[in-house]
Amino acid sequence: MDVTDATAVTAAAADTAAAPVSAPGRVADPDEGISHEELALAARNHGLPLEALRYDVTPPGLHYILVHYDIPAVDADTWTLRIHGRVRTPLTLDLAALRALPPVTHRVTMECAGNGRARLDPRPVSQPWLVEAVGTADWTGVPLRTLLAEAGVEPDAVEAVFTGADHGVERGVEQDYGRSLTVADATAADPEVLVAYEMNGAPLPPQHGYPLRLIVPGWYGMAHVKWLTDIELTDTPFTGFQQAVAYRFRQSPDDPGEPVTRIAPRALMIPPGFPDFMSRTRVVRPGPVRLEGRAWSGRAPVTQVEVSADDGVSWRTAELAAPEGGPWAWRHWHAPWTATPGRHVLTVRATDAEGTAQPLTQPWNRGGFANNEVQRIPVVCQ
Ligand SMILES: Nc1nc2c(c(=O)[nH]1)N[C@H]1C(S)=C(S)[C@@H](COP(=O)(O)O)O[C@H]1N2
Ligand SMILES: [Mo]
Repeated sequence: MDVTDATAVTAAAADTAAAPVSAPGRVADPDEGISHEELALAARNHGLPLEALRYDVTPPGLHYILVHYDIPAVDADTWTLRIHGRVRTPLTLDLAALRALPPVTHRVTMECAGNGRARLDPRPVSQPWLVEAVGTADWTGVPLRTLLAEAGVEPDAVEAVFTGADHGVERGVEQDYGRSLTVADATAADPEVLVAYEMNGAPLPPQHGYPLRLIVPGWYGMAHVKWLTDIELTDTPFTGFQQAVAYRFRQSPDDPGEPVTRIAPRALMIPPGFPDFMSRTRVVRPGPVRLEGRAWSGRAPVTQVEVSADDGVSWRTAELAAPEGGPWAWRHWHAPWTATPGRHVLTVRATDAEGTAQPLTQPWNRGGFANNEVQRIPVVCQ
């Protein structure tokens, strides 16, 4: 065997060895059920129990979680955040230095871009969310623009690249989780990006990014980099996996796609009555039932919420509460309904100031991103 053959054999062996570890992204075959792999992801990355929509601020442990790889082992005593690249003064800040700066708190509703994915047909094979990948928290930290002003962003910088301490392999690409924002988005006054060290007044829990994470109000979850260790200002756009390959709206594998950014409008309802353990079908008694839930959009304020008790044939306007939590938090809504014996399908839809209402049919793309098709709740009144 000559050298060329040996190289070919080694490459083939490496391919065979790598293939089962990290397969390409794919869409499920027609009628293909949820796999053990998807179940394993669903068990690690839990959603918000929908009855927890009753709280303005999601209590600890009930906020959804999405972790691509493992929650990293962290030593807070030696943790530093490095700010470098196209800056005049590179900075290395420990947690005490960050906590010494004036703190800011923003109430932010965060939603995973893949929320709703498991209801799509055909189903993109990934974390199989139904509708519950959402939560709202009070995040406290230092405005990113304060830190970037301190470091002095060079005029030729175009992006800030954020890297987390977690490491894994995804569709064949080994990586530290990383995402970028343009300098304009990273330094905007509104929405103001935070380097956060507290969630709901307590240190970040391990699964939510302890000891530091980015908070990008109005944006889908993937932008809120957890376990943040490094911010690099670059003079070229970031081409990392989570920016250039994942989180793009694609109709086919070779479609370059548009980037996923801000949260599309959505309303969710607290399932009324009580559930059947297995099917989750709801049972309500005949008579008045209060329908309520939350509505949000990361693009523009929610202007209207409507409910339907006949699967979207007829709609009534719900009462929308004032935006007490600020512009980046969900709003409470409620509407009365008189239940009559029989089966009903309840649904709700939000419209925002950009005039976009939630669709009744699926907005399909290969990643299953930003699919804000309305929630449907089958109810039996008896
Ligand atoms: N470092 C790092 N940051 C990350 C992720 C991750 O896997 N690693 N997941 C992202 C995704 S896809 C989402 S939806 C949010 C989820 O944040 P939460 O778990 O605090 O709700 O974190 C984002 N930040
Ligand atoms: Mo996500």
